[in-house]
Amino acid sequence: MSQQAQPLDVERLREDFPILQREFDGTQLVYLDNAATSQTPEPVIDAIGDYYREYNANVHRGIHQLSQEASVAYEEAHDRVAEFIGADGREEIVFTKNTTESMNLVAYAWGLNELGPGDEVVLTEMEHHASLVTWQQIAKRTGADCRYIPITDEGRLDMDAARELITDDTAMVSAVHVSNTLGTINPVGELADIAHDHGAYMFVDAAQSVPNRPVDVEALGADFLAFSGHKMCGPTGIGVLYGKQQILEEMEPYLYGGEMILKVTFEDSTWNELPWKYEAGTPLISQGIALAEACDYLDDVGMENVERHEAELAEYAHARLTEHDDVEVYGPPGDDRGGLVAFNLDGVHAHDLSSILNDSAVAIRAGDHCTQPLHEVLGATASARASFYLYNTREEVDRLVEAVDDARQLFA
Ligand code: 7TS
Repeated sequence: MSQQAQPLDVERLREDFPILQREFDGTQLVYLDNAATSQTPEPVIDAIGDYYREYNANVHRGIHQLSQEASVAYEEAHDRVAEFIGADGREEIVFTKNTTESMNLVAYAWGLNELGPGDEVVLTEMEHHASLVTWQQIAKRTGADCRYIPITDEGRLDMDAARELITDDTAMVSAVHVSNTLGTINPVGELADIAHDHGAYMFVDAAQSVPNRPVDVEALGADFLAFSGHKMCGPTGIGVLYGKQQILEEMEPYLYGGEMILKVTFEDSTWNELPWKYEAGTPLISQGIALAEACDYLDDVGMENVERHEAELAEYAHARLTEHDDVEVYGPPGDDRGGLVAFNLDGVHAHDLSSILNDSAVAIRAGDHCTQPLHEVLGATASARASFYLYNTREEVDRLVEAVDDARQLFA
């Protein structure tokens, strides 16, 4: 964690998020479901409104003024996102619908063409379904195999096993950076080094890291990296695929149609330059522009500060929840995790717990968090999960803990 991290002025920041003022039956909302989706600050909401009020037009096709304004803003949004994650430029930033689509893009455009019998895709036991199901199904179609790096009892990756599993047969290593269930921060840079030693590509699922900590694609050694706008103060309907320029140049397109072509005849077509080669049809214009605004917002707050704030809340929540030994918290110790805590209360199903918390206006997620195989490893069918963001407070963690106490008493 960076030495320069500053405490956040959370009360000030909360004013930017109108939804946080909502009350249910006179009780103020405590929103702790940020790993599912984050709330949206006024400047991002305004960016969407301004676009539709002032310069809504299709991009890259009109000579008229509105289309030119929209095109410039849309293109510059790619530059802004590139800067946010330390990419070389807009050529390496493809706008997609979400993390899931970014993964499918690579799995279809690269995997279907490049994988075959004898090839292996190495994943981790803590992958989100977005990556696990995608690679599993592409492997089935190509005759490749998926291998899974196991987790230790503490919920970390077993790196000795990783070094054995990644071999010259490995074509792709795809790992989640921060687990959305365990909160584990995985050594993806180390995995990338091992992958590269064996001539494999490294795909980083950064859905839970780019919103919550400084991420630099070059420092991580990622060949591909994916994340979603809606988890980082941006709108829904926008995701990002980062890809190294040379690899994106070599890969086949994923979707065909308008926008992504250079020249078309009845016989054949050639492809537009990067990143437009991967953005077929009318793209995510307002969403992309608003995502760039979200990057500005987060950089103003400071990603080191966001990281530290979340880590403190997670440590506090971990400590308070485990004051009672009928609570099992999954994942590594409280001071070494991303900003979320998944847990179970003895004898209470996570869905019931979540419903009781909802009665106190505390919003958490309950279920398998799209990590069913991981829950099987954990020996649980479901868990409750509180996930924090820059606008959450220790008092809100206290509200969570009080509501868990209510559930404990109700089911005692
Ligand atoms: N990867 C990880 C690690 C995630 O946490 C999620 C979403 C995704 C991929 C998929 O992102 P999407 O934007 O394409 O849906 N995770 C969660 C979650 O934990 N609760 O709701 C969504």
